[in-house]
Amino acid sequence: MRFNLGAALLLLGASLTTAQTVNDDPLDILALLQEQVKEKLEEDALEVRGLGGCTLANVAIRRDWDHLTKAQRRNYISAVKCLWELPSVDPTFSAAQNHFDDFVAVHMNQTNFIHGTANFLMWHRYLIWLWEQKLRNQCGYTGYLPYWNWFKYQDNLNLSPLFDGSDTSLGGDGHFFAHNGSVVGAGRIWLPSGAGGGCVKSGPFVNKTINIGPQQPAMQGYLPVYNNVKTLNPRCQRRDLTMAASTSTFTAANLLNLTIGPASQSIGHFQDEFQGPYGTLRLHGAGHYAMGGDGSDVFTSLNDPAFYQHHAMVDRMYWIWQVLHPSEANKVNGTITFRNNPPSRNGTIEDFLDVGKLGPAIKIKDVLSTMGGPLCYIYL
Ligand SMILES: *[C@@H]1O[C@H](CO)[C@@H](O)[C@H](O)[C@H]1NC(C)=O
Ligand SMILES: *[C@@H]1O[C@H](CO)[C@@H](O)[C@H](O)[C@H]1NC(C)=O
Ligand SMILES: *[C@@H]1O[C@H](CO)[C@@H](O)[C@H](O)[C@H]1NC(C)=O
Ligand SMILES: *[C@@H]1O[C@H](CO)[C@@H](O)[C@H](O)[C@H]1NC(C)=O
Ligand SMILES: *[C@@H]1O[C@H](CO)[C@@H](O)[C@H](O)[C@H]1NC(C)=O
Ligand SMILES: *[C@@H]1O[C@H](CO)[C@@H](O)[C@H](O)[C@H]1NC(C)=O
Ligand SMILES: [Cu+2]
Repeated sequence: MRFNLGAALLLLGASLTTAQTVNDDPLDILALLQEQVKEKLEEDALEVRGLGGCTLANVAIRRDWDHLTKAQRRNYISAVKCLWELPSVDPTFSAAQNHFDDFVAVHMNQTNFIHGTANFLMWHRYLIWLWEQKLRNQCGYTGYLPYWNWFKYQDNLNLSPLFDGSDTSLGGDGHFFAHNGSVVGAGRIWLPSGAGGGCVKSGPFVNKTINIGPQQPAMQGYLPVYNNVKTLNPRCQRRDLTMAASTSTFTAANLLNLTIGPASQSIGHFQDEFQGPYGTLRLHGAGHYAMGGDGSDVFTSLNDPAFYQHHAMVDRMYWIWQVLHPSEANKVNGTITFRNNPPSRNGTIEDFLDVGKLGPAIKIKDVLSTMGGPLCYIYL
């Protein structure tokens, strides 16, 4: 089975149905894609050398959370806790009480200009890289940003080392909170409730306070507060691990479509399919809605610390796609407003990625390669 699928994958652009009939375990497919990417990177080793001398010999490697040792997970967790202790760097966002909140605030303020836009993938790539750098440079983290492999444990996220509620997870499910599921996909899709919805019950962040939002949570019964980065709303972080989101969407068909199927043919198709055509649920959204609670809020999902592992996986998919589709890898597609509403100009690779006071505004073209410009990392 693996052999046949491997052959199918070699024919990049092979029809989706051909590949699908060979094997429908998305974890196997992902492993084969990763293998292909590794081979390509080795073949292209000379060309991928970045400005800063980034090579396959010195590149940082971002790993699956599950593959970190417990000591490495504790190191990551204590660094995240450290961000909560650092002061906010931007008084404009007066609701931000600490540096953890600064990330939430910057994202909230930019939401309509970084989703459904030309810069979606690059803006989030840059933001999570800055997060990784802060953890390393200011909070004693010695590893690199771990990602959440969506395709594992999707039937029961409670068993996942990321969400099992242990002291080496990013917290478990929320306390039970009676609610009527979540409404997603522009109001067209209803996801039934999980077993949580209230404050996260266990794990290292139980007593941490979040301060900003919610602004537009998908979870019903979780009422938004005023949409303003100046509105202080101290509270616990909420979660509702929602398997209806993960199992419906983290499928072989969606993975194949994005990486080698019809949706992989251009950056436009890729990013639009990734975020979901209007009224649909696709991989990017499914991670958010599988977290539920605060993680389900397009404006303030960064209140769930697992946001960064979710977006590392988004970035990993983008990276896999870029390596496999070099002729499209350096392009952007789309405008500078959310689904072009209100209508705006087309984005370009010369556009700046504005992250407020979290870091310098740099150009899209500087983050198109994870081994060029300031970036130097790959995924394993
Ligand atoms: C739950 O929400 C869905 C979607 O908004 C709605 O169709 C349904 O009637 C609601 N059910 C209850 C019991 O309120
Ligand atoms: C949360 O705070 C309570 C009360 O101070 C304490 O008993 C508990 O151990 C704390 N939990 C964590 C995970 O820090
Ligand atoms: C695959 O992606 C294409 C292009 O974005 C889209 O039209 C099609 O509906 C997708 N197929 C599936 C099975 O989701
Ligand atoms: C974006 O991609 C779509 C196809 O997905 C294409 O029709 C459109 O012309 C592209 N726009 C730009 C600005 O490249
Ligand atoms: C954006 O690009 C599309 C596709 O190339 C083009 O049709 C459209 O005119 C462009 N929009 C603007 C405002 O330049
Ligand atoms: C908030 O976003 C707007 C629009 O992108 C931007 O002009 C402004 O500088 C941002 N505010 C801060 C404090 O970053
Ligand atoms: Cu976002």
